Amino acid sequence: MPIVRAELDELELPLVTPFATSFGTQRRRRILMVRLHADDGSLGWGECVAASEPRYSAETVDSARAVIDRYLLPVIFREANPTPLRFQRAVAWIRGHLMARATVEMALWDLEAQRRRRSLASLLGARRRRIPVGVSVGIERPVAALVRRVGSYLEAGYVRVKLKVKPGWDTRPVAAVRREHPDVPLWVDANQAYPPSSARSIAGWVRALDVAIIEQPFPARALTAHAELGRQLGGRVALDESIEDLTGFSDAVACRALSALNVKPGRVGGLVPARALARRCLRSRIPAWVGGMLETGIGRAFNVALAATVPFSLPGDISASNRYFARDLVDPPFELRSGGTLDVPQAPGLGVTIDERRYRACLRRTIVRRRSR
Ligand code: OSB
Ligand code: MG
Repeated sequence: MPIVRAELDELELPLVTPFATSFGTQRRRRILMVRLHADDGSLGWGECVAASEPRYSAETVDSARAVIDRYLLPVIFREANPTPLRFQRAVAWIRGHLMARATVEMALWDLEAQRRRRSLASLLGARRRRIPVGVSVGIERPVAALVRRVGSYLEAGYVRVKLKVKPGWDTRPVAAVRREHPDVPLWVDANQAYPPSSARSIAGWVRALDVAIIEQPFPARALTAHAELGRQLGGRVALDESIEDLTGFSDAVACRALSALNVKPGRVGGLVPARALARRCLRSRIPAWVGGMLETGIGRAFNVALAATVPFSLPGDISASNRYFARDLVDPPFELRSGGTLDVPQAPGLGVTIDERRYRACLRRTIVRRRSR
């Protein structure tokens, strides 16, 4: 099934509450969406996780759009029968731009699942029909407001909490949440904010406050620092930004820099590499979970399908639609079920229905490209 037309849409959605991390605050999401039209009339969706500014990583909405337009779409248009695997092979020469690559790859997964009349989850080999999920909680002052926010999420049913931390925002807020919720599985994520020299002090409060996982405390390349912290804590150190491919994963395992992995399809270039990493985690007995990047229901559907596959043993950073948006792009939205779970869509393809009116209301600009024949 050749792809005959592609749209690069840019959307804007306000977040229900600002999301602050060590690298900045997001109040709204600017989102690049790719829509691939096959010649049989079917349509595949891909959501890019790059943000407006290069804070989490180097990629942005604008860099991803340029790379997709200039390098990735031509590959797609050239193929008589593009599949996720063929696409990955055809773009293997491109350095970096993994979020851009993942966007197009995922749209091809959507098409592939539709063509086979199977849900994406089942195509990926999923076994679960619902997945346990946690919630990632941004920096929010004062501490009392953060504690209330966490309380409302726990009341809603999330099974674990991940607090964003940074130097100057760690012991006080984490201790306050721990005091209020003595038994909740508590993780923290620093998004690279600490200098490697702070391993000892971090180990102190992580132990004292019974923090189960500390994610990416040090800069992405600082594998040795993560290994040192892991040694002091007897594990508990998870990586996110540090790991972009299998080679990086192997090196990190070899130097004992990680004891758990946040797997984000966007960060690693798509579902093919994400699944490969997850399988390696399973073989290396490294617990893994599916991360998130404040996706809409469209990007979320890919994360949910991936999280339903066997290698993932930890609850994902995949919350219900209403944790992010007053109105999602999909209808029905993702809702939190009992036991802190989300249902895995079972319909063919992505398994979600796009709310066309809502989509149009959020749409800011479109670029259309056609296959030349
Ligand atoms: O580091 O995991 C992260 C959101 C944006 C950028 C980076 C991260 C996050 C999250 C949110 O933690 C997870 C979610 O989508 O709920
Ligand atoms: Mg993270």
